[in-house]
Amino acid sequence: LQIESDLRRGLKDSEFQLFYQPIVSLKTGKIAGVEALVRWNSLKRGFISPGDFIPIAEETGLIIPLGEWILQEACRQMQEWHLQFPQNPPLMISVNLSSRQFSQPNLVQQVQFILDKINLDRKSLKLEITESMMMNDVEAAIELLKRLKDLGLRLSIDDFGTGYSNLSYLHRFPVDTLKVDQSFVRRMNSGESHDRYAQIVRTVIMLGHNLELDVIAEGIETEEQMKILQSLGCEYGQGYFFAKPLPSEQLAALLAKNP
Ligand code: G
Ligand code: G
Ligand code: NA
Ligand code: MN
Repeated sequence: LQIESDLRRGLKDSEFQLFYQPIVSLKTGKIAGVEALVRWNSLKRGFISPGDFIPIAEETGLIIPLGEWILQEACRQMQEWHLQFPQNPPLMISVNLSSRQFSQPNLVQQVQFILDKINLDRKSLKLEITESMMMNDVEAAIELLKRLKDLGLRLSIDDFGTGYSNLSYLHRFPVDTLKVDQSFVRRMNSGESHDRYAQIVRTVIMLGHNLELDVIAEGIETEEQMKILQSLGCEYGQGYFFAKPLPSEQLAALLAKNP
């Protein structure tokens, strides 16, 4: 596959870059953390969306070295921001794991290796996994999550509500955060469905709180959506209403005036 060798070369030639999207406290308006989102600006192909190249990186296995680079770069950047922008609690960095990374036998060693190399406070790293990644073999997934947690980092369930997870397992997943999927948040103010979707989101927030998890609402695009989420007691929000994913310099400019 041509794109496979382009990806491989892109990795070697540093064509990948991390963007960062703020995660904002809905109580204080302060940036509490950021999610790292990878970008590929290929010399040969131009800008390619991760929605297009992540699946190919997964199929070809290149997601393993790419994922390692993403994790290391995200940790390095956050360690630098901790020195530049100290706050209490410290800024969190969230990094997506793909399903292939999750089922890779030496994931724990790989994460440990990076954490040993980069001197980032481990509590400040959060790995995002989706429900569907855990449903193949639930018992094995719970064991793996426990081993990751034992490294001292945190975990969140991404895109919550869109997978096929069995709710009875949720209390056994050693996770810290639920991320309410964008598809629910977006529909909260679309006329007719307003009330129904707000009720769904309210229920997910209550579920998270009953399990003592923090809840992040994704895909907030309007002030109205933000206000509904505030009234529902959601702690954190993420979305274009606050900021798009930004290059590190632009994100640093936001952090410099973080209230
Ligand atoms: O960033 P958007 O930024 O367009 O990302 C599109 C898709 O690519 C999303 O599903 C997102 O989870 C995925 N994605 C973006 N960055 C990363 C990454 O660093 N690692 C993995 N595994 N997926 C990512
Ligand atoms: O799959 P995951 O949830 O990790 O991916 C996040 C994706 O959502 C990224 O592609 C990111 O660019 C995108 N995103 C973040 N905020 C918004 C938003 O407010 N609206 C929309 N439509 N997409 C968003
Ligand atoms: Na994510
Ligand atoms: Mn998500």
